[in-house]
Amino acid sequence: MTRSLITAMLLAMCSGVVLAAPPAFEDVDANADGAISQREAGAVEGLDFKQADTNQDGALSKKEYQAATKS
Ligand SMILES: [Ca+2]
Ligand SMILES: [Ca+2]
Repeated sequence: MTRSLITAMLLAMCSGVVLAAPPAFEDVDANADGAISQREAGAVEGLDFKQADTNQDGALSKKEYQAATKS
């Protein structure tokens, strides 16, 4: 009982860390074509694709992604 509670707490803490630091561009670019599609961007919690796509070409370059996710 106690052990599963501790595991649950650890998991909660770990997911908090993941949310605080956005995933690397290479991790989000699932098909490794050098751009993040709207679909790929959906995997990033809290990322506003339309706002991040500053040149509105329908994909996020590494530069756009980094600008959108920097804190
Ligand atoms: Ca891609
Ligand atoms: Ca773009």
